[in-house]
Amino acid sequence: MKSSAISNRNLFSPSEAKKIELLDNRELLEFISHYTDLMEPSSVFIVTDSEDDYEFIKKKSLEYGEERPLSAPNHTYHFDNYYDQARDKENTKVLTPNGEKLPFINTMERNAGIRDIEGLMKGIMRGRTMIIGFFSLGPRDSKLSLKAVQITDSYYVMHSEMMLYRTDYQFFVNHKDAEFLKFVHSQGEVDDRKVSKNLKDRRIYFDLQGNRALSVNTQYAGNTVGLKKMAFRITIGRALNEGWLSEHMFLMGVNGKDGRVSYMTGAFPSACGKTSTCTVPSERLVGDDLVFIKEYNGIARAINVEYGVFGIIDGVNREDDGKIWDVLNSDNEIIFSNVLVSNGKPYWNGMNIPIPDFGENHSGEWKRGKRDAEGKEIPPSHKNARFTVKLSAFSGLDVEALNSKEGVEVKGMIFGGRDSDTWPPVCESLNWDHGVINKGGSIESETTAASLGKTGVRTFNAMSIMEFLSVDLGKYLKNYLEFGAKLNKKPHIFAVNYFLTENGKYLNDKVDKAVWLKWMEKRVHGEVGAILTPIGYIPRYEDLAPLFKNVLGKEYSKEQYEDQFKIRVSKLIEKEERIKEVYEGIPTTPSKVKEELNAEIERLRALQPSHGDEVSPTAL
Ligand code: SPV
Ligand code: MN
Repeated sequence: MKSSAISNRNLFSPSEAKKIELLDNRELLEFISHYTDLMEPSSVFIVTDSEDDYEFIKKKSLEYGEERPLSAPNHTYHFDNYYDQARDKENTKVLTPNGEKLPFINTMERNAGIRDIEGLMKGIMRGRTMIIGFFSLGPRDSKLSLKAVQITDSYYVMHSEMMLYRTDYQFFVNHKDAEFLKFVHSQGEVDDRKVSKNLKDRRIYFDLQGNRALSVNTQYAGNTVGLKKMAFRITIGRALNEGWLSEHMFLMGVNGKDGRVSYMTGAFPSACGKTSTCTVPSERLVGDDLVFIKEYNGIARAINVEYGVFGIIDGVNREDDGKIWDVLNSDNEIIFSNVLVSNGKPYWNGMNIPIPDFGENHSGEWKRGKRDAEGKEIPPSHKNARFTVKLSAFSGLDVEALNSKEGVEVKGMIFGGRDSDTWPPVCESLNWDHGVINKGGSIESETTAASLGKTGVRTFNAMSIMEFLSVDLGKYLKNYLEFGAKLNKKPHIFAVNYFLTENGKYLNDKVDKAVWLKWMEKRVHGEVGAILTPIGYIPRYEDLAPLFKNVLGKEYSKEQYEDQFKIRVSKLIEKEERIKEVYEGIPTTPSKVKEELNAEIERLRALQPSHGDEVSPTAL
């Protein structure tokens, strides 16, 4: 099919027609024709890999007011509608053929879903430009990567996407039969602040069968930037079918002895320390959110799918997150979203410098004490306010790993939740299956007072993937277990918990994670021993004390160690009973899951009569 076959040729100016001429990929041209016919834009802009196109997208985003400049060079800010500040769970649906139901997942019958969302998309781009971008999920020439095409009418969305991912128009020019994921987005009508207006018609639908995700009447990047959490739902499905792992994980290199670097992935629910772990100053950042892990010759190899960071800005300050702080105060290109802007400067909660009493934020003109329609006081910035930046802005970036075609060997996998009274700060699983089930598959995250009003409500969040899951959880776990069985060198699996408390106070400082990373790195290479407990291996005091000294220059007392690493027997049993109950409700759960959970509960119970309810690590 030649590009002359594309309908609506008149939408393409001569320069854009030239760009489309080079792409005679039937599936691609049909895809573009379908959505130009449906959404009726007044023109089309094709984003190639050129610097000019990049500058054009940036310029247009400012011209239309989707982004506005801050005083610092290269810094802009963007607002989403006050009620469009995060992923919209209610209106996010996985479209399934014949309306098949999946545990935990909001599903809808595929044809009905497509009719619904395409009905809302009819004519939605009238008077606007449709922007079409071509991307690579992962390094351009890596066999682990996938290709994708994004259609949107938001310059902010395309700009964000170009900061967060690698463009790859040239691949589509070179490969007429390129297979690709499809993303279609329209922000719908906007108000005079340029935020999406028709939130009641907000939809985020996933069509796994068609390798396609569609969203409309929203701007928040998690709902709109296709290659981020839209692609993720689709690649989770592909990974399951093809026997690899598509995960909600960071990728980092931990520096070890004699220049050794050990790569680790980490899965944490949102706001549980994921980005701040992979940006620990002493280590090497590769990526902070999404990885593909595939098996080659018995080894698990990972790539970071992304090229930038869309990070939570809330609570970022010089003391706790130095590396991120430096990025935010650099001249690198940054989009600040849903922060407070006052006198051309961005401000956010928890930045540990005084925040002005006036400005503009996600609610419009703001002054301290302002309340929203529900009577709730509006803080300076939204809890989910974000920064968007290219990875190249970070010091200590592992560029080689980021661009590696083969990916890097995964030595360790880290799972973390938000747990006030169960998991110790760090613990190594007994083996792969135990790690997949009792660590990754057992993550819980507690709600905090700030977000829901009710504290301590534990949300089950296996692999921190639950909000993105698009397949049956039982089958997903089965794939994980089978993936491990293929490996000759299995990554060590660890669980961490930064949120242990006693009498309402955290038992650890935020920076302590730097020590746990070093300990895990040593474990991977068998350089430190450990104490075997019913839940796995925990560190010995004599190994941690020198690490605290060397890494953080801190004294680490025996009392701190005891408080942090004591085995909280009945709390752990309660947790595992909760997890067991969840899996018992899923018919496809592999039998191994129940076995591993029961075995651990038994090990814990066996300890109680002789050791009591709180067991000191030194008693084991
Ligand atoms: C997360 O919340 O896990 C994010 C941001 O990475 S979002 O794009 O909303 O998923
Ligand atoms: Mn994420």
